[in-house]
Formats: sequence, C-alpha cells, structure tokens
Amino acid sequence: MNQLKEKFAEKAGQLAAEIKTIIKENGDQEVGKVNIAQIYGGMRGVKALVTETSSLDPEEGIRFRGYSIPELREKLPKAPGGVEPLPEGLFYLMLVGELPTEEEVQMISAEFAKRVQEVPDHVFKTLDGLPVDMHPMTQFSIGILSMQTESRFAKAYREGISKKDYWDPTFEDVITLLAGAPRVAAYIYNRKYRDNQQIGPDPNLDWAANFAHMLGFDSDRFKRLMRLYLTIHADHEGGNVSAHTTHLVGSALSDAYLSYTSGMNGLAGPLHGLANQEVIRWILEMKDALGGGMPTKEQIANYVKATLEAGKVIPGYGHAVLRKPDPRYVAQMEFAKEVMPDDELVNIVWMIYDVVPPILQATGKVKNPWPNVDAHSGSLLVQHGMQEYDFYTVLFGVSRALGVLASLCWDRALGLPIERPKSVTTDWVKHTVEESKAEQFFTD
Ligand code: HAX
Repeated sequence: MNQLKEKFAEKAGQLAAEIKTIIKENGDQEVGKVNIAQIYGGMRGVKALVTETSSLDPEEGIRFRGYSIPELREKLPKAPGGVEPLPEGLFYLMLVGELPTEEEVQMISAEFAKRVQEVPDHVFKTLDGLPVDMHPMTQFSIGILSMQTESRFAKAYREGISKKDYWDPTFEDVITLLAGAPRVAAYIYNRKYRDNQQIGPDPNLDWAANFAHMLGFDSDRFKRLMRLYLTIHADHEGGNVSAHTTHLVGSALSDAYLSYTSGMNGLAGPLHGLANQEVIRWILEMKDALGGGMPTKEQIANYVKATLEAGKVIPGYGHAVLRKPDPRYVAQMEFAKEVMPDDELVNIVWMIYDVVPPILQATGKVKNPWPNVDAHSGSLLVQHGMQEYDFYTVLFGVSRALGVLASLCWDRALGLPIERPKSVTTDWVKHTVEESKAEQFFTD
C-alpha cells in the first residue's frame, strides 16, 4: 500500500504545482456564464467544480481518466480466469491516473482483504439495534457512519496535523472504508433477508468476489456480475448528488466516513441511486397489473402513459447531463445478451427501451428520453437470484465509494477549500432584471 501512497503523493504534488500556476497566470479567465434559469434549475451546466477521477460527455457518456467503459472492460486487469475488470483496478486508475499492472491490482485486493477484518464489533452491534425493516440504505449509512470511530484523519486533526499532511490519514481512512463497506452491506443483507446467517470474508478473494461471497452468492457468474456492476457504478464525474455531496461535506474537513455517508444519503433518493429499485418495482407492478407473463409493446406503452398521467416519472429513463443511451446501460445489455438472452425480465427491459423513448420525446419536455444505468441493473440481479430490490441501491453505494473516495483523496492532496457558493433571493433576481431592463432602455 505504501507504494500506491507514494505514487499518489508524487502525482498529487505535480498537479498541485500545475494548478497553482494555472490559477496564478489564468485565474481571471472566464469559463462560462450563469443565467437565471440555471440558478433556479439545479445549476445544470454551470462549471463550478473540479473532479479529476472521471468526466461525463453528454453524447459519449462517462470516461474514467480518459477511458470509456468498453476500453476499461478490455484494458483493466482481471481476476484469474475472469472476464470483467477488477474494480480495484479502476480505483487505482482514478487515484493515480494510470492503468495499473496486475501486481498493483493484486496489492489493493490483498489490502482490502486484510482490512475487511478491521470492521469493529460495535458496527455490527449498531446494526443489530436497528429495526430490521428499516430501509437497507438507511442501515448502510448508519453502519458506515458508526465506523467513524476508526477515522485516522479525525484523530490526526485533533492532535494538530499540518495542512500539508491532511491527505495521508484521509488516504488511510479511504482504504479502510473501502475494505469494510462490502462487509457492512453484506451484514445488512444477511440480517434482513437470510435470517441473520452471516458469512465472514474470504481473505483469498478479490473485492467484488468477496462481496458476492459474503452476500451468499458464490457462483462464478454472480462474481462476474459483481465485478462488472462495481466497476460501472463507481463514478460519474463530480456534479451528481452523491459525488457532489461527498465533496461538499468533505470540504468542511469532515472525515471520509462523515463525507461518504452524506453522499450515500443523497444516493438513497429516488431521482438518483434509488431509481434502480424503483425500476424493478415499476416493472413488477406493471406485470401484476397486466396479469403476469410477457406484456406486449402496446400494453407497455399504455402503462407508461398511465404512469406519466399519474404525475410520476418513468424510473431508469432521463438524465441531467447525458443525451444518449447510457454506456453503463449498454454494458449491462451486452452482458445480458451474452449470458441470459432468453430471460423474461431482461427481455421486458429491452422492450421498454423500444417503447419509452418516443413517448418521453412526445412530451416535448424530457431532455433525454434514453435509459440510464438504473434501467437495466435490477433485472440482472433478479435473474441471478437476488430478488430483494430494496437492497439494490446499497450495491450501487458500495461501488460509488470507489469514485467519491478517490476524489476525496484528491480534494485533500490539492488542498481544495471549503465550498461556499453565493446564494441569492428572488428579490435580488427581480431587482437585477429591472436594472438590466433600465440599462437596456438607456442604451437603446
Ligand atoms: N419520466 C417522466 N418525466 C421525466 C423523466 C422521466 N424519466 N425525466 C425527466 N422528466 C421530466 C422532469 O421531471 C421535468 O418535468 P417538469 O418540467 O414537469 O419538472 C422535465 O422532464 C425536464 O426534466 P429534464 O431536464 O429532462 O431532467 P432533469 O435534469 O431535471 O432530471 C432526472 C434528471 C434523472 C432526475 C430525470 O430524468 C428523472 O426523474 N428520471 C427518472 C428517475 C431516474 O431514472 N433517476 C436516475 C438517474 C440516473 C442516476 O442518477 N442514477 O443514480
């Protein structure tokens, strides 16, 4: 792990120096304008954040340090005999900006397998004290938050650590949190859905395979699915709710546990990560309403229209940035076409893809009628035997930890300041509009 830490420190030092020069020489350069619609409209398109780990193009989708998902599926190291990338490799890539070697990935897998043993007992006792019917995302957030007792950053800060060293205990917290997150998640799953039959970690498995194992799914196919799932959900640049929240809370020097769980509370919203459970719920309700079995496209179209007429969204469709089918959806579709082309639920997901976009387009207001990552993931899990769809966002959360926590390391290493944008009142907006009209009148 020291090797990775040294490499990160070296890269971070270089970038910090470059950024200093950029700000010194070009700090006044404007990179965009903000209009009133954007102030009221969730700041869409406002460039106001720096995130090094990944970047999202509206047409092309996500690139992690320049690599698309198909490129990562080809280039990142795999488990022996495996076909999907190891998510540990993506963490390395996001952290240091270079593709790792197999040995470098094995080193991270080994460190995670070691530190997964370090989840303190009180975390499990805390979870045991929660109502078993509490939503798994709430339990997950509480479970990880209770690990905050272990924060090396919080301890170092209390002891008076120098600013320039903040990144070091943050890095350590990040590795410990990443190692422990799948264990906390699996504990919740087993307690809630498997009569509390807990399964301990296996020190010989990679991160995703160990997660599958602790969840009670030991088939090679489920392990393959987990490696793919935990890779594609890891990061989606910095402006989405989970990434931005982690960054924002972290900017107050809250440690990795406090920052990440804040992000998870945002991921638990139905317009963000919870959409993956909503998709399956919506499909199963549709099947029920239509009497079960395979619906026709016409029946799906009618159900979609009824959902919209009831003032609800079609879960799994639309995106704040993307304007094309999500490559994370496409990666899952390719996986399904290979391993389960005849599965009924998966075929319904594909029929929905044929039916929904023209209907959303016809509304004239939906900017992106295409499926996002959440439209497909649940059907793969159901087909692999994980039916409990209210757990799906926890899987997303475990994956998202890789991206948002790699970014938190960067935030600390670059010494990014506390975030504090300016807010305005509607009176201010009205006054500004009036002033600008008056100015226009006098210049005309
Ligand atoms: N179904 C119905 N209406 C939709 C819609 C959908 N799938 N997507 C957008 N719209 C509506 C919006 O609600 C909005 O309506 P109003 O003007 O009446 O408020 C209008 O179309 C314009 O919205 P937009 O600009 O196209 O989209 P936003 O950037 O405001 O929102 C969302 C992006 C992802 C939140 C939105 O598309 C949505 O609600 N989708 C369904 C939920 C979903 O799948 N969320 C997961 C997104 C991916 C993700 O973060 N995963 O974690």
